[in-house]
Amino acid sequence: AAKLSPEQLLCRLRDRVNVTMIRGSDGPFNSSEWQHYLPDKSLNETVGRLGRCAVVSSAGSLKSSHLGPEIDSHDAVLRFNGAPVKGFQEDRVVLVVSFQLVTVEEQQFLKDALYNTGILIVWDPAPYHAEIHEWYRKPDYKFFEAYKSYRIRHPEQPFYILNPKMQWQLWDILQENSLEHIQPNPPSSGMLGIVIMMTLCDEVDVYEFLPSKRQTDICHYYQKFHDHACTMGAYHPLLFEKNLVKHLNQGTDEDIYTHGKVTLPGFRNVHC
Ligand code: NCC
Repeated sequence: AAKLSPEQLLCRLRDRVNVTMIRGSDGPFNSSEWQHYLPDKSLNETVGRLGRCAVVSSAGSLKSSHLGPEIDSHDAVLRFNGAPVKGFQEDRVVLVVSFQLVTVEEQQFLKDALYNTGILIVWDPAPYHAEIHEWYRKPDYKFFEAYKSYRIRHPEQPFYILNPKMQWQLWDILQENSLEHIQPNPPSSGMLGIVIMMTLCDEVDVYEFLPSKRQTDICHYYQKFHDHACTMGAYHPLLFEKNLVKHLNQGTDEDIYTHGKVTLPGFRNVHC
């Protein structure tokens, strides 16, 4: 595979990765039952036009980084799974992208106040390029019931289901731009979140996805668990995701080293 320039790669991502959430008009979700559970507004309508956004990876290297005030200066912040983001003002948009959580830690998910603020987006691994109907019959995690329970408890909180086509369109681009063969496992929540934010924001700063000088085998900044695979990947194609993001970085290498910071343009600022 010939390596594309960053500009060409941005155009591919913009034009081929369809970032959509499941809507009540998508069969088999177009039943009166599902219309009742799915949010009425699209994600775009819910967040409005966002300027500068921050994506905060859950990596242990975020600990003692003192990045709080800088992250805080953004219009919206994206976090993942069980990662806490403390002290954000009410007017800031917080999005949460989650994988597994809804089922594996279902009881916790339904009760934990950590999930009660912000906009939630859940995704499911789904078979490679499966049709929505096929996925609907056999999701990887049986999360639909938990989703409905949550919606009943928190009807005002926007909560979206990612259209699973997106993750495989993204995976195809990761594969096309890698010399090695990648296991057909879906991209990490981190990579999905980065691309989701590129569709919503003018500019996206990503923190500690590419590890800084604080790189550590501590998996998460909010837990004491050690595993090198959290940073480099085992199931998810993390290494390939990180190579791609490094290639697209519009910031400096110095910013990566000191802040683990990468700057990416929003797709509306990409001209092909
Ligand atoms: O660990 P996780 O991810 O919740 O982290 C969110 C995203 O941050 C980036 N990350 C994380 C740790 C690290 N040291 N370096 C990083 O770059 C990654 O981009 C990651 O996606 C996931 O992708 O959803 C994942 O979820 C966990 C777990 O399911 C949830 O935390 C819920 O408990 C997975 N861990 C396990 O299954 C044990 C993880 O593999 C992927």
